[in-house]
Amino acid sequence: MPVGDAAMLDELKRAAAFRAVESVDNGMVVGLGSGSTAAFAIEALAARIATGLSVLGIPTSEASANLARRLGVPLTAFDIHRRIDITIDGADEAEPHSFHLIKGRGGALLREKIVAAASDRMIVVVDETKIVNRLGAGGFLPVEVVPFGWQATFARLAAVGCRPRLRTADGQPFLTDGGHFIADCGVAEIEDVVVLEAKLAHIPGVVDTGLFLGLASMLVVGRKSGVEVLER
Ligand code: A5P
Repeated sequence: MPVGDAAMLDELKRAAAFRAVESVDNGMVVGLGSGSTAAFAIEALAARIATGLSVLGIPTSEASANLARRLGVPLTAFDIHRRIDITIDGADEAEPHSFHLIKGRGGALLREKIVAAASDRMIVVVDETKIVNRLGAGGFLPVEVVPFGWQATFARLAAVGCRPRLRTADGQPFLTDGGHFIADCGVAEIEDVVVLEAKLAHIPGVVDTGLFLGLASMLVVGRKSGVEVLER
């Protein structure tokens, strides 16, 4: 992507992230998403904290925890708070009619899903390039798997129509914060996400998938024409 386009997309993400953070109220426990868009939301939250907002964050990755600490966002954890008021996170693809998502390009999908599922509201912030008519349009779906027997797990993923490739970093298998591998599955547009999710969930060794179904309650879309807010 040309540098100018990347800078423009960052502006769209930033504007949408700042809008999303307007939904946070004093005293809330806030789920902190992962990825470049969620980082803008953490920055926006820190800016509000600097002017008096009092909240506690539960991060979805070590990277987001580090960023939050650096920017002065106080953190809490599930041993103290079982429920989260609002989670603000990004996505790789979002369907505006169903609010279904694909997440996990950053490899934090498991913690992101645990935090989203424990949240009263999940606000998803995306730039307009992430909006799709049907999930799978981008051609990939991350699936988190346990390292033991991953080759057998991959064979089963292939048998349900996904084309798994082991994610690597510096020539080694990429390890998630939970110590798992990521299968980057090649997919076409997904006919029935509920059916695919059920098939994947039944494969031994699959920890979780990047399909986030029925979790998002608001989409905040950064568009060149302005920020669009969709609510379910
Ligand atoms: C992290 O695992 C992902 O789910 C991210 O939320 C997703 O990949 C979006 O990331 P960006 O905001 O960096 O595009």
